[in-house]
Amino acid sequence: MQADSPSMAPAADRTIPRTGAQIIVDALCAHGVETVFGYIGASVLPLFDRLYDSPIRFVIPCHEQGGCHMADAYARASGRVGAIVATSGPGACNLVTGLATAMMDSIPLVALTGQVRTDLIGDDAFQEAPTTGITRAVTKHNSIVTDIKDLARTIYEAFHIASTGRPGPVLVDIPADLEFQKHSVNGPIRVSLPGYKVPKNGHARQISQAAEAINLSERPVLLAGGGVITANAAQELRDLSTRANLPVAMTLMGLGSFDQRRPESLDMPGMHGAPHANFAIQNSDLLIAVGARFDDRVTGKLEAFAPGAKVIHIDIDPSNIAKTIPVDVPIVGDARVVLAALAELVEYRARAAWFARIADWKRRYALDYDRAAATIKPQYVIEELCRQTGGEALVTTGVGQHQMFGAQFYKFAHPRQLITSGGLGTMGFGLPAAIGAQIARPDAVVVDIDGDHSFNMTMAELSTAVQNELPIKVCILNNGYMGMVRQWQELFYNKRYAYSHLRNPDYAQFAQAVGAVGITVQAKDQVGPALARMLREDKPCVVDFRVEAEENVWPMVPAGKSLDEMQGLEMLQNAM
Ligand SMILES: Cc1ncc(C[n+]2csc(CCOP(=O)(O)OP(=O)(O)O)c2C)c(N)n1
Ligand SMILES: [Mg+2]
Repeated sequence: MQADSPSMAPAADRTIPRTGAQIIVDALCAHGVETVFGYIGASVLPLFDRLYDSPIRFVIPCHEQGGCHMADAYARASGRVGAIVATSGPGACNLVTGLATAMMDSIPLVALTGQVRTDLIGDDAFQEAPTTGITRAVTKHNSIVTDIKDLARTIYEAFHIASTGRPGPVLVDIPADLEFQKHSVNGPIRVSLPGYKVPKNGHARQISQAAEAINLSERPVLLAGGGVITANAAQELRDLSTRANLPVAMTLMGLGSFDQRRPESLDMPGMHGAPHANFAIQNSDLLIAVGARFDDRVTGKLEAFAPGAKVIHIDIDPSNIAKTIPVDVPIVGDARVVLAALAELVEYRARAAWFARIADWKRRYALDYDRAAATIKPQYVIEELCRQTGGEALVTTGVGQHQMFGAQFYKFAHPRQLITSGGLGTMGFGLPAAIGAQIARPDAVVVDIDGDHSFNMTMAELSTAVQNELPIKVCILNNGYMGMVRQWQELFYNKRYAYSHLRNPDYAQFAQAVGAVGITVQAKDQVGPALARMLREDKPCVVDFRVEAEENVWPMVPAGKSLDEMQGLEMLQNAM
């Protein structure tokens, strides 16, 4: 296969010998890279020296993990490839969590790591780590370049592989001596990867089978995953839903692909999903999953998942199809192309009885909480944030209860509006993700809905936000606990809160110490004013909300139970 390759540099320049470091910078520029995240060290000094002279904006995190999450969120917010550079040994090792996070959520990243000189590799040289070995399983592809002649092409391939098909992180390991060597690149740089095929259209017969099943269905559910957002297919999703009259559920990664304010929205299903989404899936006769991979947090007990449903699965990655649940109509292709083709073939059906049942579930089990409580309920903070931002903020999260409260109570309308670690569930993602997202979208109101302990993991990056003058907002739902762990301990370990409680720093003082704005909120009536002030600030701003310590996320499908075995439903009914 031959891919269109961006031209590397003005033709006249290509024949002039250039150093490896310059070749790397040229390759980044040729791919339109405007921002690179990363951290310096001996093995990448020549590269940094060239980057210093380039038009590329360079953002230095406090820790390479943070930098990798920044590049990842930059990619999620912009739809472009994120770029991260790290030095050999400890720098490269610090990328692992960031790469795994991006891998699990199919995010296009190119990571360039320095390596010790080629003559030292294998000698346990200073700052040598077997980077390709360490990162093999957490990258879509990785390689080490050992010949300067291969350098430019390898980076071009990395961009191609990262951004096509099911996207993912690609790492290129570059020994320091190659950065000094000189080489002239003659002729265009072509990406030719014969074994790498990118499906696109989907099989016409399978598409017509799927349309037929949709037309016959009485109780369909369209389930949109992160792949819809990656494929920029939100418009096509909506068209299909409108034309065939289909209700739409969204996985955590799919939130934003369909406007939750529309009546056809079923919101998020799964372990902490909306009861109406779970009941709809369990009672459906047809499930049309698009760019969703049937994660166990979505399906619950597999054998009891959507028992009466025929399943259509649209995915660009054939290895996702029938991986966990049997599929009746598989369609391997680009979500945007396949959804558009399907929309041409479907017919409108009213399905009044089905929509009436859905409306009844929505009424009976609306997500709710104790609104009369004197304490600050985390759900209240999110609802108020959603109200004050008009539902238009770009939200990032850590991992835990606050992430689920955010997914449940903020109503998302646009793709790329929620940036969260869905697959790996990486605590510490929220703050660096907010930084990367704000750089990608300078005009957006970027809010990190964080947990106290998630924030603790990468809080040093607040000074990166200050350094780069980014007006990110951080709402810490500070319950003093690793709340999600505490919830499991409460429910399944007889309230033995083993090691899930720690004494936290004073976050407002910390924020002020690094040059950000810090606010502490201890009373319910201060939630609104504090959020209003946070939204007015043009400096990074951290608000420490001292929320109810032992609030739980309801409903909950306990691990191993089926989607309709939700705990906490009676609480939702009582709240009415
Ligand atoms: C890096 C990492 N380590 C451990 C976990 C396991 N874990 C999941 S949620 C959670 C607690 C999160 O606490 P906090 O950030 O305060 O959020 P809360 O649940 O209280 O809202 C833990 C420890 C994880 N997801 N990520
Ligand atoms: Mg907490």
